[in-house]
This record gives sequence, structure tokens and C-alpha cells, in this order.
Amino acid sequence: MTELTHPHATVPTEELVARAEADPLRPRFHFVSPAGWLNDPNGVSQWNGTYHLFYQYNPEGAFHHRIQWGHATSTDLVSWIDQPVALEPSAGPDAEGCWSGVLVNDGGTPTLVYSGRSGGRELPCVATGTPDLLDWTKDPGNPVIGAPPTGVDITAYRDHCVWQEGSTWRQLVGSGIRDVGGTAFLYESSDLRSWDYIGPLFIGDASHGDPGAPDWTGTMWECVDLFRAGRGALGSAHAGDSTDVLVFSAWNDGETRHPLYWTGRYAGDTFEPEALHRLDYGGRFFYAPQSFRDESGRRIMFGWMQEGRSDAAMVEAGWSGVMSLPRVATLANDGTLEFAPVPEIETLRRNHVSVPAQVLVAGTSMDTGVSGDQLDLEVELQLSAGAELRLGLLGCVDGAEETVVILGRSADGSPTGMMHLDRTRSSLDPAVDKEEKSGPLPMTDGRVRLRVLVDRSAVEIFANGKPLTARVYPTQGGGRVTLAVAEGTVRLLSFEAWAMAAVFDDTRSLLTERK
Ligand code: DQQ
Repeated sequence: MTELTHPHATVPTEELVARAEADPLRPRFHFVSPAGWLNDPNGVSQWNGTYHLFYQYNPEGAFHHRIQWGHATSTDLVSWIDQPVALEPSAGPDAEGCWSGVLVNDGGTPTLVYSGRSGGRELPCVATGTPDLLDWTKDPGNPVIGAPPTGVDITAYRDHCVWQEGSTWRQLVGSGIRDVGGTAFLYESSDLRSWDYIGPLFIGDASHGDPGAPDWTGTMWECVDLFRAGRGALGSAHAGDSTDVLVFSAWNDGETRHPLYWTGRYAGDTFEPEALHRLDYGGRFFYAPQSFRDESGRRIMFGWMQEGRSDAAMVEAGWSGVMSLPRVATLANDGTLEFAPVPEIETLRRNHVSVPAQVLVAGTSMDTGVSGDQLDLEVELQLSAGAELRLGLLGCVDGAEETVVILGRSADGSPTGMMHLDRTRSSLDPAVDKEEKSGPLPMTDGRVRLRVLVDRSAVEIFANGKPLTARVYPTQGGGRVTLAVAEGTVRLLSFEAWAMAAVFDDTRSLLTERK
């Protein structure tokens, strides 16, 4: 019997995989860890054609403790091969955990920059990999930055964004200045080992706005990710149709709040913000995103779809945390980001069903005939001024449970409507998170392109490129898809649906052996 090393480790490790696989709420076409705990995506990249997804992993159980770097590879961003753990805590600066970080190409040497945790705090560490990225050696000089900047009272200090400008490396470390706001500290290096502190790239203002608001910038910025959207490389002169984007996850006193991004201009040693935006209307359900540019030039982002059930329920289930589908970020005409799942996901589509085009008037309520808990829906709609459409998912026949996507156009027909995810009836389990999620939806002339991916407890919605990601915990096993119009008239221009195949068929092992 495996020794249980943590007070939360109530499920013997031998049983974790079996428990996880038996859970009807565990997604089948999203990446999940073999069992145990998963949180942030790390080191997301494409290296000699192969995609690499590292992730914060605890194979001991479904709780956040002694975090390692799990690793999976893919040639298509759809199916994944489990690889041996890449980084594991060891005596020294990462004795308590190998926290989030990134992968960079140091003149052909794969190099990880991550947060080593020891003595209850995190410091930047480096590890280099073999050409196949499977074996990693920690740098003897770790931590490569010995302390946060002096003379600043910080709330926390961790997570990395690293890039190269000419022969110079630059690094951001996420942080927060007490009683001021979140920030990202900028450093510079010629070798990724010896770093000069430059200063804060940009400082947020936590006193601005309502701390309860979905765009409050928090007291610390986790997982900062700076990139150029549109043409050109970070640090180069701006082309007309590009903007720089600073993504961060707003954190406050241990609470993971939501991902946000600033658009603006990174030049010299500072970031001049233009506007703040919500990255995903599901808030904490798409947390700690990290992105990379793949070999075809796409900006691809993954996020951690954290759980909405209690710590005890996660431990009992034997698994926790879902990786979002990889999504492509592009720059929209209005200067914001738009997202869509990578088209490769469409290879999982099976059993195509179409719902006939039709006009739905107020009072309509229909069963589409589509049913399932692993679905991909692609819908084109035209809403009249004041119209409200309700798309029911995961519904059971008696209506006791249903998760409802609501799209609304304002009565004055303005170009900004609303999208909501009503989860209030998503589960009969009184203990799970059922808070409604919502955000503004740009719509010209009431047109909406809607994409909905349902994968058991994981739901990803993209409406005119705006994402809303969430978790739901139905207990009745319902899979009905319904349509209803509460107000106005909705033209259903097209409605295509597919069942989605699973990506892991064989039983996985908690720890993949080294060959
Ligand atoms: N999770 C990591 C941290 C990061 C946080 C630890 C965000 O590095 O700040 O697992 O979810």
C-alpha cells in the first residue's frame, strides 16, 4: 500500500486512476491529467513539429501540493501522449514545488524558466532539456534570481514570461505591490542565468473599480503573458494592424479571480496600456492562461478550467482540473482579441446532425433532437431587436437539470448585446458552484456565430469570438439540447451538431516511466 503522505491524500494512489476514469463528469476530449491534480498550463510550445503541453501536476491526489510538471506531447493538438514528469521538487530552491513557468529555445537548447517554491515563497529557476524535451537538468545556480526587488513591499512573486530581443533575453515575473496593485517586474539577461532588474513594466491600480467586479485587476498578477497580436515580433516597430497584449490572472489574497488583458504598446522598458479587457467571461474557469506562437504563426492559448466543486468532492473523485481546448487568438477589428478552438478539434466530430433553418418566434420552446454530453455545436443566428434566445444543454427530460446559454440583443438594436450562462439549474447537487456567468457580446445587425463545446463537466462557448468557459456538474445524466425564444424573433440560419470522440481510449498510468 502506498504511504499516504498528505492529510488530503485519502484515496490510495493505486485507486486514483480507476476512480478518475469511473467519474461520469470527467471530460473525454479535453486534456486531463491521468488522475490527481492538474492546474496551470506551462511551457506550451511547438518544438520540431511536436506540440508540448506541460502542466502543474500532483499525482499524489486531487489537491494542490508538492507540484510537479506533468508533460504530454501531441502532433495535432487533439490527441496527447503522456510523457514522464518533466520537473519534480528536489532538495534546494524547489523543494516544495515546481510552480508555473515557460519553455524557451536557448540557441537550440530547450530551457525551462519556472518558479521554484521553498520556505513558502517562490523564486525563478532554470532547467535544460534533452533534444526530445523528455529529460531535464536543473541549473546548479538555481535560483537564478535570489530575491524579489528590494525596497518594494510585494504581495507575491512568481510565474514567468521570457522572450528574446536580438541576443538579449527579457523576463517578466508576476507580482503585486502592497496597497498599490498587481504588476510585472522586468528583467534582462544575456544567458538566462544572470539577470539585471530593470523595474516594473507596468503597475495596476487595485483601488480602481469594485473588487467584486469581473474586471477588477487584483492585488497580484499571476501568469503574466506578453505577446504581439498581429504582425511583427515583440519589441519591434509596430505595424498598423498589431497591438501588444499583456495577459494576467488577477489574484487576491489566495483567491484566483479571473484572467484579464491589457492591449497597448510595449516599447523600451514599459508597457503603455490602451484598454483593459476580460479574457474569458467564465472568469476563474479559464485561469492562468499561457500562449505560444506555433510553427504556422498562430497564437495558441491554453487555460486551466478549475473545478466548481468542493475540495472534498475533488479528492473523492480522484482527479481535479481540466485543460481548455487549445484556442487561437486573433486581433479583431475593434482592437480586442477573438478566440476560436483550433480547427484540428473538428477531426473528433462524429454523427453529424442538422436542425433545419427556421424562424423562431417568442414563446417557441423546442427539443432539437440533438442529445449528448460530448458535443460540438455550430450555430448561426439572427436576433431581432430585443430578442432573447435560450440554448439548453445537458438537460434531462423532466427539466430538473439544464445548463442554459442565453443570447440577448438590446431593444434599441445597439451593436452590443449580452451572453449569459445560466448554471442555476445545471445541477441538483446543492454544493457545487452555480453562479451565473455573463459578458457583453458584440453583434452587428443581431448576427451571432455561436460555437459550443460540451464535454461532460466542461463547457466552452464562443459567441462572435468572445469566450465563456465554465464547469457544470449535472447529476441526472441528461444530454438534451433545447431551443427557446423568450422575446422577439430569432432566425435560425444554421444549426450543425456532432458527437465528439474521446481522445484517451486506453487506461493511463499516473506516472509514465522513462524509456
Ligand atoms: N498556480 C501556480 C502558480 C501560479 C498559480 C502554482 C496560478 O505558479 O501563480 O501551481 O494558478
